[in-house]
Amino acid sequence: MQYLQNIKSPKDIKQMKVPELKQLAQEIRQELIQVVSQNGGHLAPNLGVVELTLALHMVFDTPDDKIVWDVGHQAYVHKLLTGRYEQFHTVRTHGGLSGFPKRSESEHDAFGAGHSSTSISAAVGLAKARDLRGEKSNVIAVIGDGALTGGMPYEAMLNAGNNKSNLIVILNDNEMSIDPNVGGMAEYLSRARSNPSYNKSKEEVEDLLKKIPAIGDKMLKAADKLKDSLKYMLVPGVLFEELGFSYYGPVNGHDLSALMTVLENVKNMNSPVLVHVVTRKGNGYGPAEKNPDLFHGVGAFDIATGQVKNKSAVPTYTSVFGKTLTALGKEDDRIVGITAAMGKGTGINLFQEQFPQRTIDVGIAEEHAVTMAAAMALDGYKPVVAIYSTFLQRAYDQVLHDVALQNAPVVFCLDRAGIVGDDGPTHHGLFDFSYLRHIPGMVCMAPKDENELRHMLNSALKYNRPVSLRYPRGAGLGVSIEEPVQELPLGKAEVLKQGSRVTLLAIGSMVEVAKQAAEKIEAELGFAPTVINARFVKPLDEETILAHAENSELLVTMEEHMLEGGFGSAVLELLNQNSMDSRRVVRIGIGDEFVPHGKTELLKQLAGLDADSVVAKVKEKLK
Ligand SMILES: Cc1ncc(C[n+]2csc(CCOP(=O)(O)OP(=O)(O)O)c2C)c(N)n1
Repeated sequence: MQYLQNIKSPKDIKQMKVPELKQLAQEIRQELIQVVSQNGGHLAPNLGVVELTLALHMVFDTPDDKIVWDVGHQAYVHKLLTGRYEQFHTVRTHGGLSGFPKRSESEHDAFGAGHSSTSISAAVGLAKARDLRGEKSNVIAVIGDGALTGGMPYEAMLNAGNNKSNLIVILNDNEMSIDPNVGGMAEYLSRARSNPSYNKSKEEVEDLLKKIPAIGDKMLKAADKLKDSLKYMLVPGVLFEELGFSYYGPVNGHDLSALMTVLENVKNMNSPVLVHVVTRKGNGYGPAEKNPDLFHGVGAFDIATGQVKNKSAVPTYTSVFGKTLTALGKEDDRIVGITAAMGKGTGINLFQEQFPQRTIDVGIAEEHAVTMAAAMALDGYKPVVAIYSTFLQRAYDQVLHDVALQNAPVVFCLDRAGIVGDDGPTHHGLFDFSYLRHIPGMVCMAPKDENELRHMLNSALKYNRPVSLRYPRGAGLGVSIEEPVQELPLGKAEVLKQGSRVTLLAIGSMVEVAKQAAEKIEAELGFAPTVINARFVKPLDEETILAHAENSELLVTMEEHMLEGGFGSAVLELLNQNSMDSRRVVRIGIGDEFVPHGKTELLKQLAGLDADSVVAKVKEKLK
């Protein structure tokens, strides 16, 4: 490394010439590949923005100018250029750098992210604050074509268009979301990219059109119409122009000189502009160029071959979900699979292979996915909406107002529920019981293992009401799969082991921990506690829970979820409604703070969700 290690702040690149910057770009790619091959992370998105990030830091001066990264998974290069090279090897490890922009990490991180499509809104906010203070600086949002399938960017553009102050949107168009991008905007951008006249600005085209001679009044009107339609054909980004943004591009996102020229042109402009930059996801590393979806967010891999390491032989919850849905789809052609840009991530892709007509990828548009599902359900279909727990957060009102209020039988499959590990607080799925269980009519359940997930999915489709079903990230427990798939009685818990003195009442992933804790308690304390798989947070199995509360010295609720508003809270409410003493209840779950990033096992241990911590808690309380 000749240059990278000496860059302590963006100032250190300002004097560099293009050939040196090109060398630096190579070093950055080397570092990205090296570190992500060890730690895992978002490799392909970052390889695609090396030149773009260099050009941004050449032309703009952070932290006075603000760069807002959408999703933020592509901010590694920005981290390397803003004084974090020496810590970069710690990215995504516990106590190390975050995989996303974080205000507490650097003054150059203007706004945190992790969820998609927020950057233009945040940039508008920063620009408004700047204007109110009467300051001058540049605010730049960098947003991908995938993120532009969400609704928020349009809300923000409609709000900001035609403003008379500086706002720069960089559209990083690589034709990919995680999977190939979908929808009308993707098609529109593709036309803009392929337009041969792309260097003409709207003004140039209008000048050109003015030269078309007009003959007579009627002809004049016709000519005006013709001009309008010609304008649409000649200006690639006219849609953005109509929203009040000046459009520049498309620009080759790997041509440093071209990028710097266009950024210099738009710098300090006192009106909203959009620069359309065309990049290649994975650029500069063969395996990532070939498989940009695999290398979007990848685990540790072998650099020479691009082979991912440590793949578990046990099937993931995701794949069991996808296979089960496909099998159920064969029996019932009313079943529809819906994903918000996470076909592979959720396993909906397996259903899609069999039933392309009955699969809908809406793009990163969770709100739309949910309302659309509500309507399909009310019109006789059985929509299964597979969305990560963390991403359903933004569709809360749609779940309440469009699904539940109309009692639409939509099944929500919440993958990545619980602690997800290295992606950290933006991605942990720790809130779904709280944001769903207070909604009237909603069923909330969680399986103890991948076999029970199948039964729950089958049951959910039969309950004929809104149902949410949550399961963890990664491999299942490796249990055997029972055939045929069963229907579980609604709101019935499963008593796994009848014991004495203490009842471990667990939901989802914590059932396995309860079993381990029970063995340890028996070995260490000489009595066998009762172990119950709650299955349902709503409706609760009131009878079973009240009976065990009555007969136990301690009732320990266990959930991989926030304590506030979660499963244990539901149990406390139940006891209270029945005038029972709640002092015997011990709740195990996550306390009132955001869980950081790190290895899942470690984070669980730190949060007291492992068997040893449970045993310690029981011992302490029994005293
Ligand atoms: C609300 C929300 N839904 C889903 C995701 C998962 N996700 C992360 S990045 C991504 C694709 C983003 O594509 P794009 O904006 O084009 O960026 P690229 O990775 O192609 O650079 C998706 C779907 C998310 N982060 N937030």
